[in-house]
Amino acid sequence: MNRIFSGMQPTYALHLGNYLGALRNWVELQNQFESIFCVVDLHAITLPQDPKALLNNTREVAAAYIAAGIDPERNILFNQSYVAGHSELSWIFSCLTPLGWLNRMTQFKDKAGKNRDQAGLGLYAYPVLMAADILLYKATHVPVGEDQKQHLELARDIAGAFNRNYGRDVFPLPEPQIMGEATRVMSLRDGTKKMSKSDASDYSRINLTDDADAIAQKIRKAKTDPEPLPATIEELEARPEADNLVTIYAALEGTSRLDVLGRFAGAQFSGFKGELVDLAVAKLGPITAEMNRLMKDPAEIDRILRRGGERARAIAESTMAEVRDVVGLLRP
Ligand code: AQP
Repeated sequence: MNRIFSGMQPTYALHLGNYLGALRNWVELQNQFESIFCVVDLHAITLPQDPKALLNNTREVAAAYIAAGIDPERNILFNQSYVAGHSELSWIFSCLTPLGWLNRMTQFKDKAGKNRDQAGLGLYAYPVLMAADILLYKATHVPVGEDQKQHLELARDIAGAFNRNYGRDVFPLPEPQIMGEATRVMSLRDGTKKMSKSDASDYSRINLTDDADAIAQKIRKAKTDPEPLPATIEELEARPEADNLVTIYAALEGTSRLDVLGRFAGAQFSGFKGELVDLAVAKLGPITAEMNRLMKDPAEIDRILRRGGERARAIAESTMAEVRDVVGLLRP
């Protein structure tokens, strides 16, 4: 049986990269797979955080999923900390994961920065928890943006290590699903850096909570070069900021970069940006409006998450019973 698991951290608001790189693909995939979508709140405490903001962001991310088109009845939508199995399985996997595997993770190096000795163990072990998230549900497919590819490979290695160590085929090796034109949306201020929730500049990203004016301002101020739009992909790829805006346009429209260049080659960026603003507002505006409507009733969002949490827990408990038997832990 094919099953999808994927999640987003409730740190700050979701942005266009989260939407185009992952969330929009989930909406499509929910029709093909049994799907579990998680708000990964335990991952959000790996860096300093504000408890009130975390709770609000958890609801906001759930609202974004639903507003983007995830059906919480047909799929399981819940927050990670509701199901204790994530932490339990993570510990069991930690005992089998060589430090050398974790030392290779580039996201830890980026996030820990120069002061690595002061970084928390949770930040270091983040990819092990992510492997547990996926494998607790024996998910076969994981739709993510390109930045998560390395973590997914580690999840496959951990699944293989567990199966080999205990001589039992307990876990599938999950496949990353990196889909669409915009697998890596870049910062609007620097075309060589990923668009990211934690970037200090709000002008680097379009948030799903931004209104039409904010979207327009951010796109108009987006860094570009003085040349008009090129005609070929080769020329485009030599200009990271231009490539990023064309990629965003193509992904929002559901076409390809070549299609976009076919229409805009030779045009100045000022004109192109105006068209991009109209497109972005038309595509994102309804999602933002629906998120705002849902956020007016936080108790209803909590009810949806709890219902999803109960369904997730039932699957997780069956996996954990099997894991306990295989590892030799007395069942509760
Ligand atoms: N820039 C991006 N382009 C395409 N996909 C992206 N994703 C994130 N940024 C981009 C995808 O969104 C999903 C959820 O990501 P996450 O919330 O788990 O955290 P992240 O990847 O660490 O996202 P951020 O925005 O960069 O957060 P911070 O700044 O807190 O680290 C994943 O599928 C991811 O691939």
